[in-house]
Amino acid sequence: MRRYGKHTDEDDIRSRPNRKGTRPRTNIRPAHEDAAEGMVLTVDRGRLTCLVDDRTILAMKARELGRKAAVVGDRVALVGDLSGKKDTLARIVRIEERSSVLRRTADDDDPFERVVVANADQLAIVTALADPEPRPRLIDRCLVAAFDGGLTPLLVMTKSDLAPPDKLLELYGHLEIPYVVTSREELETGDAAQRVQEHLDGKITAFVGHSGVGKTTLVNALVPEDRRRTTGHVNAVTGRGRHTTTSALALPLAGEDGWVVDTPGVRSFGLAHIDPSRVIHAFPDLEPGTVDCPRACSHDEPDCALDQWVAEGHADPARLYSLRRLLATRERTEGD
Ligand SMILES: Nc1nc2c(ncn2[C@@H]2O[C@H](COP(=O)(O)OP(=O)(O)OP(=O)(O)O)[C@@H](O)[C@H]2O)c(=O)[nH]1
Ligand SMILES: [Mg+2]
Ligand SMILES: [Zn+2]
Repeated sequence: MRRYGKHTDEDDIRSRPNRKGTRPRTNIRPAHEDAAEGMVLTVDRGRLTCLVDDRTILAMKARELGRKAAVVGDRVALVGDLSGKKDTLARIVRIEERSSVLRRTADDDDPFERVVVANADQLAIVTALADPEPRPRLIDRCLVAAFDGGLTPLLVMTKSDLAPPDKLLELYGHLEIPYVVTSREELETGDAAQRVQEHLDGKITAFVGHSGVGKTTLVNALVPEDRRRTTGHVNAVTGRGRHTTTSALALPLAGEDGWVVDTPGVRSFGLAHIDPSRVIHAFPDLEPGTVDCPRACSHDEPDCALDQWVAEGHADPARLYSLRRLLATRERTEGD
């Protein structure tokens, strides 16, 4: 069953008991050889907007997919009416293997993890320098989720017209993460979009961050209006009259084949699912020092071999400090 990919086995309907009232289980499934390939652009109450060739098509999940949910960024196979005409609904019969997954839980005790975006190459962690205040804990958590999910991080610091970036740059400098600082004025002149764009070409970049930091403002500056119109931005008006994004939406960049994914603001980024051994991969300068670690070392415990290794001068102690800060972010509560 090669075409189902290895990521499907956790949800595979064949491994679950037959539910009452459904047909007897069978291994004979339609081949769907005529299925079209598409990409999920947005999901709204079980309706998925997919890009197939140059058309946006409304689709729903076929029953045979079981519990497995398609998310923004997923590559899917579709059958049925693929015309994209009004009142038509195609069916998604297959979700292709994902190259990356950005996951979060509502909080650290929440066993229910959701995939925010599939197949993104890069995670743009957007933080305002003021209004709302930067929250390093949230940034750290997004970084860990990026490293864990196989996404390259990019820091975007907005609203430099309201406060300088110095303190944050000090905190993140040792992580050697690329960053961009933008202001209201640079948004208006187009400089902000241009400088962010330099990091996006040819990639799928998901924008995440607290509500109100300016994700949608940036995405709108990056994506020409006619391209935004195809799917329509999903917005709601908050109590204070501000527009807030309510579902993730993938939009194509002009020129290169890059994509940006705008996402709703988050208050927290639960990391219940994180595996520390995947986080260390994001620190290639430290990774060789872990060969003498005890088995299943968290790299944040007394027997960890990294202390000795760094003391011998193999790597910058500030890097180890940064790694530990990220690993510890799982144990601490957010907001401090
Ligand atoms: N002063 C200043 N305001 C900005 C800047 N960028 C965005 N804003 C404002 O910040 C507010 C929030 O911007 P949005 O783009 O809606 O923020 P968001 O991150 O998409 O918020 P959610 O969708 O709720 O997650 C808007 O009023 C923007 O005009 C900036 O560089 N400087
Ligand atoms: Mg928004
Ligand atoms: Zn260790």
